[in-house]
Amino acid sequence: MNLSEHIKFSPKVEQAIKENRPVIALESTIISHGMPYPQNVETAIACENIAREHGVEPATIAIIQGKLCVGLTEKEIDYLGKTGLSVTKASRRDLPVLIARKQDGATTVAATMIIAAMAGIKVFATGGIGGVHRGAETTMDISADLEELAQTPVAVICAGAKSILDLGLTLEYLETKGIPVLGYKTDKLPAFFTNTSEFNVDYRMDSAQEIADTISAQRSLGFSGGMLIANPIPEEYAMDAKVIDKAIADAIEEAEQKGIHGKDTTPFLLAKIVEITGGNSLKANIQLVFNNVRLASEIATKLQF
Ligand code: PSU
Ligand code: MN
Repeated sequence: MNLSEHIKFSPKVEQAIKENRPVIALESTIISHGMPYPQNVETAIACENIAREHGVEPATIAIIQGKLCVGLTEKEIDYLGKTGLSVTKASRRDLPVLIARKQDGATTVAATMIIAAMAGIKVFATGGIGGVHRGAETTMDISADLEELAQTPVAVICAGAKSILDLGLTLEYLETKGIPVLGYKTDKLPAFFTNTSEFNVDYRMDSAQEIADTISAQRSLGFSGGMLIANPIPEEYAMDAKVIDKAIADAIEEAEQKGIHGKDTTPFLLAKIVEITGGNSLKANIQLVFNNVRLASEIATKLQF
């Protein structure tokens, strides 16, 4: 089989691409493994609506019966949300197996970038990316998302990285791999639930146009990698740093005690943090994703095709 036989566009995304209208990618592990049901499905649908309000076609990406789907139906989104952790969390290594077995997979940032690039989509909004985990010097737990940013030409808009990760080491890794880290209206790397951290981004940019110009420049150089755009959670939705830091520390301790590792680590920590904060972290998470979809839509609109 060749590549085009593996990809399935939704009619709306196909039409938008044909008409040269802006399209942004959205991931699906955030639906199945990143949030509880039904908020996961409500958030995914709301994200699509926000993009459309900006005149941008959303392409939520997942693998359904072995097809790399670019654009999902509401039924498919609902299925991924309801099935939750029982859907395969699909990163780069999982794609060949899921295709061969004609199975379903919810795509991580890495896998979503791969499929977006195949579809010609340059901008992708998510919540948080995977990175270098705390303690990676012994566990070697470094997300495949970072390696993907190094090799796949898609700009990812996120709210920085959660402190379940080692933010300093994550930035070092991104620097080594030549991935620009841009802060939207900020000099500091936001820490997902909070809008700042002790770490600096590479460049502060105050307009979507400047970010779009930077993406265009990267593409015109023919570089293979992507870009990370860190968009701080709006102040009114940001969490208290002490509260969230304690929740994260407790979640990490429990994960260690239970021997959680590999691809289960991030979903376990995310769910634990929601539980410990009594759902407050989920509210913040939803709002920061909306905020990222808004910025991604503005950037996609301003990109020169
Ligand atoms: N971080 C979040 N929410 C998420 C994820 C990360 O705040 O939903 C998901 C994304 O799909 C990301 C994946 O690509 O987890 C990273 O998993 P791992 O750390 O196992 O690479
Ligand atoms: Mn990992």
